[in-house]
Amino acid sequence: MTIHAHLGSSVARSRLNSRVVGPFDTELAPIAATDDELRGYLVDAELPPLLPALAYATGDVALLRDELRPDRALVTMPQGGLDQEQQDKIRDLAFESLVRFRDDGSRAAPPPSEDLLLQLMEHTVGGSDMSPYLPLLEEELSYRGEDRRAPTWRKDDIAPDLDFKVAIIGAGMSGLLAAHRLRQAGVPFVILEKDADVGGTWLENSYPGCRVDNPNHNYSYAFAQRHDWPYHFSTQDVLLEYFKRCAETFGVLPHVRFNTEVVSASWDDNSATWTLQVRSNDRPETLVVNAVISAVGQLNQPKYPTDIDGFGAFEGPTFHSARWRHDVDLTGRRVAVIGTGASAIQFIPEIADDAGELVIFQRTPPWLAPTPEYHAEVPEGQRWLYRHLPSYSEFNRFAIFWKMGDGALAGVRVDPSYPPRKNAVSAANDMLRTLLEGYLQVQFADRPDLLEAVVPNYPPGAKRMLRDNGVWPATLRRSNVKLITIGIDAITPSGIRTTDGVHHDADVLIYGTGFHASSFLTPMQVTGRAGMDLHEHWGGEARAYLGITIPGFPNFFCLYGPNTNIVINGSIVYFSECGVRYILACIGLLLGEGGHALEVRKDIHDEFNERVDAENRAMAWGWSDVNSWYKNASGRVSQNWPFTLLEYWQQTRAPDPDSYELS
Ligand code: N01
Repeated sequence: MTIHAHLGSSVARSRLNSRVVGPFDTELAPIAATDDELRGYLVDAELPPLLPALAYATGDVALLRDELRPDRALVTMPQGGLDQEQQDKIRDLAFESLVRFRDDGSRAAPPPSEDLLLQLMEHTVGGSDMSPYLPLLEEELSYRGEDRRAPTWRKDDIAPDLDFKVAIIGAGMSGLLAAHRLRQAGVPFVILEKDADVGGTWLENSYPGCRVDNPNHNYSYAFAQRHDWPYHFSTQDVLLEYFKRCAETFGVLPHVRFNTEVVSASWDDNSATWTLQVRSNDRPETLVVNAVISAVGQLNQPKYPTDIDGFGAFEGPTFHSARWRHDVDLTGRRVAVIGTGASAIQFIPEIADDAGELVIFQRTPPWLAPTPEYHAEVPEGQRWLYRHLPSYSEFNRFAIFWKMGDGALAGVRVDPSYPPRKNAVSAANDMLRTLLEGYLQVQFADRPDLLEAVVPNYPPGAKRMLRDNGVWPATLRRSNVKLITIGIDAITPSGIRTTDGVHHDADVLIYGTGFHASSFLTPMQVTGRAGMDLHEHWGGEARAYLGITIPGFPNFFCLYGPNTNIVINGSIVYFSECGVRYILACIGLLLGEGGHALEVRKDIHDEFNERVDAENRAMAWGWSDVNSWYKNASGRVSQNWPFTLLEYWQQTRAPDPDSYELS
């Protein structure tokens, strides 16, 4: 059956070519491939989104066969858990459909009805009852080539005579996005960036092997998609280029003041302004603005293990993963590394070849998520599909969004009726643990000594799960690598002594010890109403409403603020897009009402935080007592968003004016 057959082909044609909305060329090309070439491309296809994309492109809903639907319970597995027979059938059907599509001139059908779109989405992830996701996904996927999160107002229209300027702190992924939106709304702004370039975390983390652990189709702005990502999980240099290109295309670079660090920000009630003390190229300066957007990130203050006895005593070169010393040649040297978190397990395999000896000090082993394609290039067939099959890229993005976000949440939620145990919080979580443990057993089948050291004794999801394609196990098995699980007693001038009295000599010491993630907005000093110091007010318990606004701190907005981090690998870019839209809407509300100061009500903020705390306690990362950067010193989960991604989107679409005091 062909849907939309009544609509003319000129509409369809314009849809095929209407997709150039971002800095990257995502224009679709007509299919000229031969039958053999098509079959070859389909070998590389990610299959769950394939038939829905074809049904979308051609209007042929008969492609959505029930027996070829992924099983919802298996959707996080490779190829959505589809078995070989299903995969072969999908490729055959897709081939026939692609041939027809090609022979028909690559003319895409008009956009489907909402009902059909829902059906396509549910088929992609084997889901049902997903109608609440429909508006989010229509927007997130920019189905009709639009940027649906752009502000719908301009300052010239709503407050032409008001002087209003915003300072954005940080030119990383979030700050650049905020600048782009303010520019679209015609609101004057300046970006204050402590570094000499844009990119934030992707500028500062240049350690060998640094790459994103969320697929790039998801880890990228919805409105600045690329069809030609070189890798599924891009390396740091690729991401830095991506954000630089975005900054150039957005036209925000002339508004960035580099080498300019904000030292303090103070609110003045009388003038309804923030006064910023900055250090610009080492010179102090004062700036006055009407609103501040903090886009400083959570993971940029390196945490050195100062609690270890003898910290600072080591006499050889020593540095943190986020401050990599590229001038230190590791060739043939004895290298000691403290930490086995996300950063360490990326750089250790890269330096193991060069180092003479490599001693790794592991306090807590990470769970490894088997990811065979982790270092692989995006295969040619998949790139071809992005380029030629309308909406394939978007359906694939949606599949990733689901399986690494809301679709995986149930597996890390505590089941109160489940008998308490140390390494699982529910039957589903236990099943996941068994799968992950099975992977380790295979990888270390002939090394029981290592197996014992690498199997975690906490539930999957209590700490960040790290990706592996076999490289980490292979590194640990090398003859020049030693994994030490005995606690560190002291750092000495010539190495590290463990609590069993053994001294491990080293020439170079590298800290893969993470960041001061709970110390939000440090080392800045922020002073709100009535001289209230933000860090004193928080007392180590950083909280904000939706991670964005704080009572007593009018016109001050945070991106990647408290409780906006995600554990099971949703994309933080998504959070920033939601947050920036909310902030722009707050500024629009303020300007539109002719107001000067907008402040969230304390009762709204407090009630929200109570819900967040309760829900975080019901998740593996809040329930488990394993140490992680998700918790602050008092044990409260100050980092993570415990609800669905959908809920963050719903709650940040626009501010409820009743939740705010406008003066
Ligand atoms: O830091 P971490 P990270 N003595 O805090 C150990 C993001 N990221 O830089 O687990 C001994 O995770 C500590 O031990 P333990 C990502 O969100 C993303 O690796 O606390 N050991 C742990 O092993 C990630 O989660 C990418 O017991 C000490 C390690 O050091 C976040 O950044 C890539 C110690 C610290 O691990 C942080 O990752 C890299 C001590 N005193 C990072 N102190 C992407 O791919 C700490 N440790 C996007």
